[in-house]
Amino acid sequence: MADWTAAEKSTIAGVWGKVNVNEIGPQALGRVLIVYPWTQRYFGSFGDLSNAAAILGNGKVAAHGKVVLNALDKGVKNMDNVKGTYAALSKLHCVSLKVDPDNFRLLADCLTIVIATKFGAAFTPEIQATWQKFLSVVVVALGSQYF
Ligand code: HNI
Repeated sequence: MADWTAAEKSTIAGVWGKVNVNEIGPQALGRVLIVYPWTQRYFGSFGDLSNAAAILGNGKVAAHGKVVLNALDKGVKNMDNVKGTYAALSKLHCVSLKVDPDNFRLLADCLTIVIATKFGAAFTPEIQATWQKFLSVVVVALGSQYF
């Protein structure tokens, strides 16, 4: 699906090694729900999502953000088989959860923004390029069982 150089693998491992899943996960999912409010429709059982403060203070959003980032950890650890790693999760989002796959890209972009904000100047354009290549592969993999 994608060929990775040793340098790219090391860059991804480096970024991921500095990501605190418990902090970044809730922020990334929260940001998706605030910036793209139509995504709230999938989380009808999560309670109060009526404004930004409610979303960022919502325990279910925080918990689910951690679940999503822990799933991303599997991709980081299986960079040579990202598609296979996410095949079952893709099917779940398509068949059971009925999540529009366009939303995966939105989550990836929000995650990059949260990471960039957190890392500051250390998140150089070169690192961003490799990181976004990785997330693009994850997004394609999560959409792969929709057809
Ligand atoms: Ni997603 C459940 C991983 C993006 C809506 N999601 C999961 C689960 C994982 C997961 C893991 C738990 C599965 C299980 O119960 O077996 N989701 C991921 C990953 C991404 C992603 C890795 C992207 C990187 N999910 C999204 C997006 C949306 C989304 C963008 C909607 C906008 N996911 C859901 C919903 C559930 C879910 C809804 C069920 C939540 C619940 O607990 O009811």
